[in-house]
Amino acid sequence: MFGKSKNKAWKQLESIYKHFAGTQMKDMFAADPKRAEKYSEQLESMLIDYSKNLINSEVMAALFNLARERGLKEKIADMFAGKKINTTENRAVLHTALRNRADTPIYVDGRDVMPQIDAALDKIRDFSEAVRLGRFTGYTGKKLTNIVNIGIGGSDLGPFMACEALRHYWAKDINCYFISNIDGTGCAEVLNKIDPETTLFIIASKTFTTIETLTNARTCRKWLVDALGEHAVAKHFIALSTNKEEVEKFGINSDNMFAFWDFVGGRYSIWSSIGMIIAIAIGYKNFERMLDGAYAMDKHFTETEFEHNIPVILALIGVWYNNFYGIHRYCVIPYDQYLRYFPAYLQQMDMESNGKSISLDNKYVDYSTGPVLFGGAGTDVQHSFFQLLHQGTEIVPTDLIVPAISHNEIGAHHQILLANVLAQGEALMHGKTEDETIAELEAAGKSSTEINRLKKYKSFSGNRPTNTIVLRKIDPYSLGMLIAMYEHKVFVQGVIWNINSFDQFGVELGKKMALNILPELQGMNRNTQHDCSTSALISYIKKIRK
Ligand code: G6Q
Repeated sequence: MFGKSKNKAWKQLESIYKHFAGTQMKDMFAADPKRAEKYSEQLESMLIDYSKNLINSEVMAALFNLARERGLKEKIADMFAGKKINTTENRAVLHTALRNRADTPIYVDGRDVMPQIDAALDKIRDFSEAVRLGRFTGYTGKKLTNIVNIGIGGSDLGPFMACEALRHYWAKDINCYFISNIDGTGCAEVLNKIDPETTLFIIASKTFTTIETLTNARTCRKWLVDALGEHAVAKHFIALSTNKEEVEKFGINSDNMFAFWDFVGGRYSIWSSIGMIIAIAIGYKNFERMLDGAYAMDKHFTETEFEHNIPVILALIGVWYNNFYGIHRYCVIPYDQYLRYFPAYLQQMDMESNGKSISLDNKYVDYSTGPVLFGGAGTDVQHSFFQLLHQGTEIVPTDLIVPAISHNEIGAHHQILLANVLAQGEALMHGKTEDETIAELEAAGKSSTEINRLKKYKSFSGNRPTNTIVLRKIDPYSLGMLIAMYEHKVFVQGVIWNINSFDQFGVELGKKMALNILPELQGMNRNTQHDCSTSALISYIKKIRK
């Protein structure tokens, strides 16, 4: 039984918060020149500087105690060992097995799952190479150079984000496209750009029942059949799924089906055959490097004591803000154009995993769980929502992610970008006092009336937390590490909050209700009861569409 009131470390943190709350980061920096060293961790070439947080050794020690009290070590071991920790769906959670680069067995229901994972990886390798080398061609013998992933949610966001992040590694003659939304615009815009003879459609759907994906897949199938005939389907469609029966019903034979398993959650499936488009775009060897990077993070996570364990530290600091400071927001800013979709990917990973209110003991929680996550690419977002981060009434803990070396070192671009990310962390932490503002305005020759009028507007409270994550370069290996770091961070927070991070029943209700409304929009008179707002909206839209 877990409730905040029952937990010793939780109480200890509440009492620390009472005397710690007003502490200023810049005072802690001034008092300890070694603060950055003390609160940084490095894993290979990845550096995590978490010193610009509202923490000290007392806070961190209590947070580590909380993790111990919550049995985190055992819970980590349970996940990696294939225990059915997804209790509401009675499933193991083994995305880590997909990148298990050690030759060790992992058992689910007494059966080693590694042979089937290895066989699936071999199949991805063979197929992706055959496409890249032009050995697997389209129906008319032409090389398949337009690769279209049709999927949504976990079957889209991961491959989409990773393909964009690793665009530098794409084969020169290959183009990747993504269709996810049920909005026909997604399909139309992609189909307008491509040639059926050179297009491979990948239908990515774990369940193969998702209405968006199947509707998009049928539209693309019709487009292809209209151009090349029914026989062409086998050469232009493959499926990534756990549902063989539905895949076959769609008309794709099992040779063109790439399996994965129910122990891989959608938002954690990038490492499985859902990563097919990544392997085709960047080559299987590079795809394997991504798995290697994730595995390096897995080893770090499972083998490192909490005090130096990157995902554990990041997770606990998040808990500190969420549950003790009462800050329920969190921002991720990659300073890299290739990583611009990373926040959207993380948003699903974090909010779908930890956006829960029922504990593992089947009770409403009496504390906050997952925060609202948003973000975008720096420096772009500095010119949009950063105003609120600097001077708004909301404190938003922020992760700043940046590669030390860019794939496109043109002139001073990357140095300017680096200067910006560092300046943002410093400015958010340090702020600018009214005295500093006055001195600046005086130096600029402003009158005392003008200075009095402007000094408050131009001052910054500072004391706003950031983590700075420096990678050497955005490559498959470092991307694998980065994704796995956040996966484990989310997992640790789920453990602290005593929730199941691996189901997602919250997405069901709206989907079901859409199925009720659809026939009404299509003109069938069904007597479904709605609230008066929904009924009026249905009538209005029907009237306009007439
Ligand atoms: C992720 C979710 C969800 C899922 C999509 C697509 O963890 O389960 O985003 O990935 O709903 O589902 P299918 O892959 O089954 O089409």
